[in-house]
Amino acid sequence: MSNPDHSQDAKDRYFMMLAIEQAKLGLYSTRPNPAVGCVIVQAEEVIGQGFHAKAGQPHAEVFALKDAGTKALGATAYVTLEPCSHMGRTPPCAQALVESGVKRVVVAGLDPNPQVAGRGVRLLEQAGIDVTVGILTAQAEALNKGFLKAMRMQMPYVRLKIATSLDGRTAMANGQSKWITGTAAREDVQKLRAQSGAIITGSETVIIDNPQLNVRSHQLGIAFEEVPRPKVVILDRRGRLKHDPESDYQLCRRTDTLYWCDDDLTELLTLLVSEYQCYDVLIEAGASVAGSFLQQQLVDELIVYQAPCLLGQQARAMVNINPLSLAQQLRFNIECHEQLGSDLKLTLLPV
Ligand code: AOF
Ligand code: ZN
Repeated sequence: MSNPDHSQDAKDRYFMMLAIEQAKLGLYSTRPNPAVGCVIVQAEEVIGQGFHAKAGQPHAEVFALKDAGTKALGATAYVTLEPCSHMGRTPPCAQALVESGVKRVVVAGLDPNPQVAGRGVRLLEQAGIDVTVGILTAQAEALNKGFLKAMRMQMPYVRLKIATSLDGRTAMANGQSKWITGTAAREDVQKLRAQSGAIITGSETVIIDNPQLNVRSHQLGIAFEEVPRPKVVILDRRGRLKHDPESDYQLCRRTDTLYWCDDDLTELLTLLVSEYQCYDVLIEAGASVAGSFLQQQLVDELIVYQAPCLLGQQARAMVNINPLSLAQQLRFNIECHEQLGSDLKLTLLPV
């Protein structure tokens, strides 16, 4: 009887896991491109590996094939996303794989980019390469939620981040909020920002907190210092803020801040995808902005950092929503819970 640990499937999952580890190295630097990793395996040994680091630079497969050199002949390539078939900023990876002489390609999932969408796999198969699709798909797709959602639905993946006390308060009545959560939680927020193409905040938050919403990449412990700067959007229906190089507000001094005066948040999200290639959007704002996105069902993921303290009923509540009955409550499933320093991090998905 064969040992299931030695089945082809288990080996495929093992090497795909290594390819996913490669992909993670580009997590904060590839935007708007997806994070993709590749390993080349010959006789159960990794002979080449690579990842996509930056839009405009070669893709994961190209680095892995270069690493493998002539040893790629007859090898198996594991890629976390279907190899591209189009002439983009770089030539098609499917073609590079064909030319390298690999005999098998294992892909975690198809690339929904309309320029690829199955053509990469077809190109490989037409060249006589044995292709397997669907190994560790969910794990690989978890790295590129924004890219995948935007390609499939022309809408970004929206994360709402809230830091609260045990009693769900985000600031004292006078706005004082520095700091409710500890350093570990705040460093984790840096990762959320670094993954985001855009950060949405509200004019009220800008006026009260004067945030910078910057990414301190040195805190991320990543291979590439150069994290593309997320676009900042200020929701400002009352038109209270505008660009001014001398402004007291740090975000208003930036020339690339977008001021959104409209009510239609769906239109804003669509625009962020179509006009700015912002596929992962992070909301860091106060209770009314958070409430609007939640009530309009525009939030894909709610991330709550909860500090073990009580701030009392005068303090600010975390979201302005007004369900009229228990039946109208907004409900979530807990996707993940972990302790960061002395705080709790909850990742929640709307039911
Ligand atoms: C791959 N391997 O490592 C990545 C892929 O503008 P370009 O030429 O960089 O192409 C970007 C598109 O290529 C991107 O939207 C996605 O469809 C695919 N990304 N493909 O074969 C990779 N990062
Ligand atoms: Zn490619």
